[in-house]
Amino acid sequence: AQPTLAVVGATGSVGTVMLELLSSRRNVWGEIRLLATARSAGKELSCRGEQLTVRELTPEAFDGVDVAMFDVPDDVSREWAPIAAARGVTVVDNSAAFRMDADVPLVVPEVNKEAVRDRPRNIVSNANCTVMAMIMAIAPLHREYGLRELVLASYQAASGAGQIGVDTLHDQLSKVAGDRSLGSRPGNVRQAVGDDLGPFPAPLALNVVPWSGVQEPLGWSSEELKLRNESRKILGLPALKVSATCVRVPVVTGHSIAVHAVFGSEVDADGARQALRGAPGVILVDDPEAGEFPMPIDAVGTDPSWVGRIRRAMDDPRALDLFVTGDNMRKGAALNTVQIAELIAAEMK
Ligand code: 2RA
Repeated sequence: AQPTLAVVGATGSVGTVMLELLSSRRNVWGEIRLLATARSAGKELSCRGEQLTVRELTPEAFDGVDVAMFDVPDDVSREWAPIAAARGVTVVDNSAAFRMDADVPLVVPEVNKEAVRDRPRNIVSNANCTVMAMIMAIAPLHREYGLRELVLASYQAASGAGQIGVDTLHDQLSKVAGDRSLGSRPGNVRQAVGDDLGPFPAPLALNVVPWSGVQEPLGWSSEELKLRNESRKILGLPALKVSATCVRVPVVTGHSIAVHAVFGSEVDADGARQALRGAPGVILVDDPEAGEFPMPIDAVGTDPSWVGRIRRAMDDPRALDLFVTGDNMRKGAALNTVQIAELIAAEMK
């Protein structure tokens, strides 16, 4: 019989994409069970053409489940993933709860697929959505040229902060639309937007906010340290130098990252394009003359990382500058989690 899958957090924005993917990919699952907090229990959601009733998240709800995909806040994963694992469930967790635990693999199938097997706690972690978009392009270049350092600037979409982020952006845009004086004098965007900042620390419409996540020591944000720590773990480069600045931008979905990558050997743009052309989960969009760039408005709803603006650094023949965009809800969260779950299902055959 095909393995039983549980989707924990099915009613969230990433959970919704998970159900879409489960309905459109080759089916490898037997029963699919939707679990959520009591508040959402009883809702009917469509998956694989069936109407499924969301069940309350309880320990018993995991009985008979083989694999569980979790998309819930870190603290909920921290509490419930071990409960599921103790009942024989293999957990694929999209939260940050276990990503940096030495005994939990952090897996991007196209990059370090083999890591999925070594999971003594029966928990596998999915990477951060910003890391995902970037690592899909950097991994093939690392294989080719030996990565030494990354200097990154992210341009992160509002949906990274959930549906509330998207609603806040649209609400703010409707408040600023039509008044062309906004953005031309100090503070007048703040005035127009008012105090509805949603999950963001400052107005997002007609602005950029150089912050994502929570405070970490020495002025860093949690998002910036995730780019450093998760990239090191996924690539198996504990000494990789990474410096990131994470910025929220008024985009609905699609995280972009400007990348300066330094390698151990000389690199050139054509060689890099060659390495990327054959790489899984990557499409090259690199023709500035024709107005072709990787952009969120094109990448949204697609699976690959879109890569372009590839050029050798002017002052270092071992360095490349490039730009990457990826759908932070799909490959950034739901798709990679589904891919890992499918890897585990394949082991159960
Ligand atoms: C964000 N990467 O964009 C974080 C979590 N999805 O807010």
